[in-house]
Amino acid sequence: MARTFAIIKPDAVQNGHAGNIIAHVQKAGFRILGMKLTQISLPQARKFYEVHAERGFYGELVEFMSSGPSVVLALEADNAVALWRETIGSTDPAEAAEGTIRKLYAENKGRNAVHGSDSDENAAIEIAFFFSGTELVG
Ligand code: IDP
Ligand code: MG
Repeated sequence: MARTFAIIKPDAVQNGHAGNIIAHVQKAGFRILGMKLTQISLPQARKFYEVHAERGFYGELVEFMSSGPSVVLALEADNAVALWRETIGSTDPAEAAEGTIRKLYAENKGRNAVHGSDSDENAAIEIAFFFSGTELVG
């Protein structure tokens, strides 16, 4: 079993899509190991998206990610990283496949409803960034 890390981003929480997105998580076959509602701070968002610091959209991205509550999730499944990326679809909802979460719920490439880790290594780092060991079920 592998793990991935997901965020239901502020646009999706604000638009009332959190419940539907959690239903997609479960329908895709993930076991939820940890889940909480949290407003990501600006420093946390800057750190979390550090890899994109030189990109033109970085300022907009970290402002957006700290603009309202998010739901953060630690998920478990076989091939969790790839399965979740497949479930959410392409970064830009205009390019996302039918039935994917971003196709259904994203507003645009920036306000795109959900996050998904891009590797097992980053999944572990991202889960540890938001959850202490005791906040995850066994
Ligand atoms: P990902 O979330 O699909 O892994 P990344 O390229 O890692 O996509 O980008 C991280 C996040 O930065 C995206 O989910 C999106 O919110 C934002 N982002 C990426 N590219 C753009 C862009 O061209 N304009 C605005 N925001 C962007
Ligand atoms: Mg990414």
